[in-house]
Amino acid sequence: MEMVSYDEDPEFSMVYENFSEVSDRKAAVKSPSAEDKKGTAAEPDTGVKICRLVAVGLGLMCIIQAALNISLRLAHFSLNNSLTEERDECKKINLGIEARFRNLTEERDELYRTVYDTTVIIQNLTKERNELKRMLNDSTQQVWVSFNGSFYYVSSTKKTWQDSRNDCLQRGADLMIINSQEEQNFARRFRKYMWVGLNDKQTEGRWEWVNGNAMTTSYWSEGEPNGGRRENCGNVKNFEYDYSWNDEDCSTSLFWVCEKKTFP
Ligand code: 2F8
Ligand code: CA
Repeated sequence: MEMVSYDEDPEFSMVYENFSEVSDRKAAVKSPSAEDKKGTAAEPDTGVKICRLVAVGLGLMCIIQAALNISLRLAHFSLNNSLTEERDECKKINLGIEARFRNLTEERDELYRTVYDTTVIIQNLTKERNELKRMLNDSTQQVWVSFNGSFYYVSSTKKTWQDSRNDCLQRGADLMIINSQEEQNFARRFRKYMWVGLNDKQTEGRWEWVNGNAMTTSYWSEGEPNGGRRENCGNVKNFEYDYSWNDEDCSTSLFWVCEKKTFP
């Protein structure tokens, strides 16, 4: 470059100087001198920069890790609290269920007792009803038949000789006393194996009627009486025959026939 001196004009001189500085800097960039090279070694080089970047990155990662840890711990704490609350709520519900279960068990046991009591009551009432039915049946079937100045009633159930007699007495009558062939034939017409008012309970072999009279005329079946001390009560057994009487154990349950005098 041609060097022109403008020393006479200070304005131009300044331009020149400035231009000269620019030119010098360009020259310094284009070809660094040895001193320049020394100055560059004091600046951080690329490796250092990378190291710094890595350090900053690691720092950031540590911060992120710490933040994650804290948030995880907070989440864990919150979840733990929530689970504890749920557990306590479940415990309360369970206590309620247990109490309800106890109540239901007691109610069930009480119902069992009631059912048992009711069953017993029903059984007793059923027995009473059957007894009443039987009594009603007896009373409606109380047909008294008139014959030769007496009324006769034949039972539809069976009793021992003594219970049979008691039944007749309750009806204002007594077991039948057979005094004649006609009355014997009349008794046979009931066609029932039944107690009559005859016994030898007091003295073996001495047969008497329930009115205390000794038996004078008898209608024993063939071979009877044969029971000795075991058979002390008399009945009409073989009603198909004229001679139909039998002696038998007084505790045997048989039908019976009551007699009530029309005009006692
Ligand atoms: O009728 C004959 C005979 O029949 C039974 O004995 C097998 C009677 N005894 C009883 O029923 C318990 C007898 O009294 C009776 O003589
Ligand atoms: Ca006999």
